[in-house]
Amino acid sequence: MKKLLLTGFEPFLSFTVNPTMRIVEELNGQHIGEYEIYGRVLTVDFASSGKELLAHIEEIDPDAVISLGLAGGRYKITPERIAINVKDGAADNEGHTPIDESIQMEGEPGYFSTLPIRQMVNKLLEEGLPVSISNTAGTYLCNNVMYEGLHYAKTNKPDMPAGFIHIPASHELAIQHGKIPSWSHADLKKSIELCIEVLGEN
Ligand code: PCA
Repeated sequence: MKKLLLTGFEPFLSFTVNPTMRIVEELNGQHIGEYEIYGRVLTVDFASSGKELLAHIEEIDPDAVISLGLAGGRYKITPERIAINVKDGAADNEGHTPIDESIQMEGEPGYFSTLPIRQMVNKLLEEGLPVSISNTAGTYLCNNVMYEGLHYAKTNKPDMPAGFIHIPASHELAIQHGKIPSWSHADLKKSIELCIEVLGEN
């Protein structure tokens, strides 16, 4: 059986719940398609989240990596197309606010996702779940982790598909937050399970 590292994030900024955490915790240890899932939660910290991801890759030696993040305000599942070599944004959970910084001094300007994002979109649409490819993962922690995973793969493990999927708020978060659209946890989780199935088929 192949190994899939599935990461989520802790809560951050005004988002008191991160729906990726529950998905990752519930799928940890499950078998989906040809993958055994290794679920791990990352901190929202520019100084450590990339290192945490790489430590999990080195420890688990996965065949593929999917990282998940909350995009509060988006109303669809959005597999990301590209990560860029930029750190810039609001304060992380440790109060860091990088401005126009590179993630990797020697890295490429950007890396395309190596996940089958078009097939993922097609599958979710077939199942009646709103989804589209996103052309920007932003410049906050999600982009940071996506970039670090793809940079590592390019440098050390070119056969390991890696990439990132942003998800909308769960109803639980939307009730606490008050101003963002939301999905049920069941539909969010099902969408990620379907994406993992598609990865196994491609
Ligand atoms: N979403 C943020 C960081 C953590 C998360 O779940 C982002 O989109 O960058």
